Amino acid sequence: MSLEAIAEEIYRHQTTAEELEKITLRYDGLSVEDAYAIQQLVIQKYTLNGDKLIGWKMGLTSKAKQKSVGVDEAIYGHLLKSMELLTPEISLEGLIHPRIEPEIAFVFKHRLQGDQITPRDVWLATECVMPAVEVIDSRYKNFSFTLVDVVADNTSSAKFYVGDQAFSPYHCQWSDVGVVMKKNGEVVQTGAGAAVLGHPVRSVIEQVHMLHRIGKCIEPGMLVLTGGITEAVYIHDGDRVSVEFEGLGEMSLSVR
Ligand code: 0L1
Ligand code: MG
Repeated sequence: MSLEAIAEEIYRHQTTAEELEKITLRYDGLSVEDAYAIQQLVIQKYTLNGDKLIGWKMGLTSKAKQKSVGVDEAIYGHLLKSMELLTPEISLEGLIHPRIEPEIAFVFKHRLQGDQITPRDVWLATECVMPAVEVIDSRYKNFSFTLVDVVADNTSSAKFYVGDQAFSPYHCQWSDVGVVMKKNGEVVQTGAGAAVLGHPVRSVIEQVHMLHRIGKCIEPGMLVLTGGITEAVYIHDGDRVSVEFEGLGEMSLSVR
């Protein structure tokens, strides 16, 4: 089976919201590099159909998340224009078994590229930092996968929403920002920015270094989701999710 044929299959399941059997159960010998090549081929299908790459996302950036899915390294995916929610409402249409997680997003004003990036480089290239949430939705049955499966599936990316208020990169110590996520009024997750590789700036650095290996970079105007601050929580029709980012305000989303 060619990588192109696997990409075609994943694209079909992403766009029809039908569950998929893990590709690693059906195709032998796929490497992580193959998985990123499949991810790239899937994304090309979206962009050929008029979608646009608007940024990148890091996934599995916390030990807790790595442990919960049995994968022990951070991964990255593509963010497309069609994934961005313009209002704080999550429609379940087109999703299989979505989960939500709080994130810190960086928005860039300068290109960031290379394999020797420092925090200083990131701050100089950053326009603003914004609270965000990501809705992930693995296309695999039971939200179960290996590293190769999840990378090929664009790291479970589905939707994301970025808050109204942008903050200066120097507004606060981003690793200290506490987060409380509630579902239908009950606290379901708590965490702090430090869960993301010790500091979200580290996630941006890792993102740039990983992109450098494939000759890509963060372009001006792009957004990076740095990774879940807490475990992701399943959402269902009628749920109301609120996320309080300490000192930055609250985001409230409805599911329908
Ligand atoms: O954004 C993420 O951290 C998700 C990465 C993929 C693993 C998952 O689906 O939980
Ligand atoms: Mg995420």
